[in-house]
Amino acid sequence: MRIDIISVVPKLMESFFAHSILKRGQEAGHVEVVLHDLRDYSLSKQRQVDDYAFGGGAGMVMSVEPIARCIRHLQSERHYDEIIYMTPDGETFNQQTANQLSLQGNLLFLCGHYKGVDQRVRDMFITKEISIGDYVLSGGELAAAVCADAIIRLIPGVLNDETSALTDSFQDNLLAPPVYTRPAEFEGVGIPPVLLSGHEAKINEWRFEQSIERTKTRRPDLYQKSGL
Ligand code: 6GU
Repeated sequence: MRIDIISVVPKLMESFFAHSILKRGQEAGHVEVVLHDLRDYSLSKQRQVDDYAFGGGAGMVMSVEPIARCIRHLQSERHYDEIIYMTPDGETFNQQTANQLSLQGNLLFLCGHYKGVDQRVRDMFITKEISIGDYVLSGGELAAAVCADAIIRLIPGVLNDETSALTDSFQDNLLAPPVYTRPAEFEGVGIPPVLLSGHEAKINEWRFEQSIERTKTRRPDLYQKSGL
């Protein structure tokens, strides 16, 4: 998979994609993430990419020309399965969306800033609009990084067996069970004895029960969806 991200502050995301699982996923050739500075596609000497809103009002609007030039330049090099605009008025991102997008070939993310992009960008180029929740960020960069992270770790081969995505919270609308590691006793506090039993079926049963209990109490909405 290839993920391109267009932003006015690409540096914000640079170190994020250069670390941990995202770094390994790229080094192993499973995914390539490329950041693009929208200002490189500005036609003005001052590299301007925004302008006043028609009709007045506070806040700048991201102009259609630099974005169109940038997207068309990228499209001339490869096909994109989705062109995604990160915006608080998009559809809320969840694990299901992450699963779907992880099966795609190439994704292009456009990060909104200021008062957002000229509506013609959305009408002419965007195939999907995503929000990461009901709060407003100062830009779409963190949101794009969140989505890319959730997507990349689902690409086959990116995670090894130990970090398998199959047992994640949300994968089946259930929260993950409690986990423990050594020591088996810390300051007099032990761990559930079943985890030391070596009895795999019993352990799986315990984990499943714990998942159900956690989901019931913490996320009754998810529990409903799980159909259990
Ligand atoms: Cl995608 N962008 C911004 N600016 N704020 C957000 C968001 C996106 N999702 C939630 N809040």
